[in-house]
Amino acid sequence: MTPIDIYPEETNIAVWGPTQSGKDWLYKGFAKELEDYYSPRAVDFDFILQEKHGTDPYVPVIAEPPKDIAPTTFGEDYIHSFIRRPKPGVMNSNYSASILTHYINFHNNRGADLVAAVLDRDRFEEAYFSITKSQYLLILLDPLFDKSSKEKLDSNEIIPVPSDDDDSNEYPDVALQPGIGKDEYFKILTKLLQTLAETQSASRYLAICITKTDAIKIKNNNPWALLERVFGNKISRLFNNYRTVFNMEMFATSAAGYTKVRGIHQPNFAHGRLVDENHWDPFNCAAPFFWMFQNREIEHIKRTSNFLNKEHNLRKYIRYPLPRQNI
Ligand SMILES: Nc1nc2c(ncn2[C@@H]2O[C@H](COP(=O)(O)OP(=O)(O)OP(=O)(O)O)[C@@H](O)[C@H]2O)c(=O)[nH]1
Ligand SMILES: [Mg+2]
Repeated sequence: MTPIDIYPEETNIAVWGPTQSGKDWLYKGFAKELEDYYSPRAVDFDFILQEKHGTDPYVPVIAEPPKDIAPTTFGEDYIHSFIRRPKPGVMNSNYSASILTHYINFHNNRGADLVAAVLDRDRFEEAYFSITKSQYLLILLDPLFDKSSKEKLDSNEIIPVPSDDDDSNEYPDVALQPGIGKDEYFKILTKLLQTLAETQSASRYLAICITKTDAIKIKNNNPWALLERVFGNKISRLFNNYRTVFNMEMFATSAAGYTKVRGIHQPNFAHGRLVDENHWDPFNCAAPFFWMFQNREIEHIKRTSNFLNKEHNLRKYIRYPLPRQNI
């Protein structure tokens, strides 16, 4: 059966996050979680992510474990399609409103450019446009800001070393720094949210993702409460103030995920890499994408229904899975 092509136009999804905040890992985690967690467990649907190169047809994304991923050096677009399709044999009329293909243009960029673009839009125009022109934006917050650079080096994490031929001395310090502090986050996020509000054309969707949650001791099933605990109430209030301006949701994610050691869940991450690649189970990396797709689909139903059938169509709509709860 062919999914309904109701969105021939691309969904522009951009990601914003400081240097080394986990942008590449999160996107890889999204593909893996669809393939290994959601598709086998979901009773009704398969979730399929496909990629396209040039004029070739779409092919399924192979969810490779993140290994030796170099810091991103330039802006890149991933042309993908995402399909939610009923599993064979479970078709009935209720599913038709919920079968969809989304064509995605996912804009990834170097953290340094994304931070610098907030401070100086003219010099970092490309990154500026990718974040302001995308109706859907993931904003990544790295909770490991209090880890000293020494600890990071000891744990073998890859620190981006500017090469001789780049123009890194034009970047403000905060842009190149992995693990920026709370105060710097507050300043940058204030500017980012202001900029997004000023350049808003259609309603914007912001998925705020606290990344690397495997590495923090605090556990909380409410990501808004987690934000306040980890980033403090200034940042939490800042986001709360914008809840009436944007469609906004908070997610606690871990691209590394957890693995069981002698029956106990442990972070599947040490010394800059996955501990057990064979049991790589990213946690809630799909959730922000599900939230975006669901909102887009509900908006579509509202737009295309009339006064008489709107309620009925919305009732028939089958929602995406909710975020997973803490380990
Ligand atoms: N503990 C833990 N560490 C993570 C996780 N995701 C990423 N990391 C670490 O963070 C590093 C940076 O991740 P990337 O995804 O490359 O970060 P980025 O935001 O794309 O960085 P730039 O391209 O430099 O802007 C990785 O090399 C890992 O060491 C996670 O879920 N848990
Ligand atoms: Mg990157």
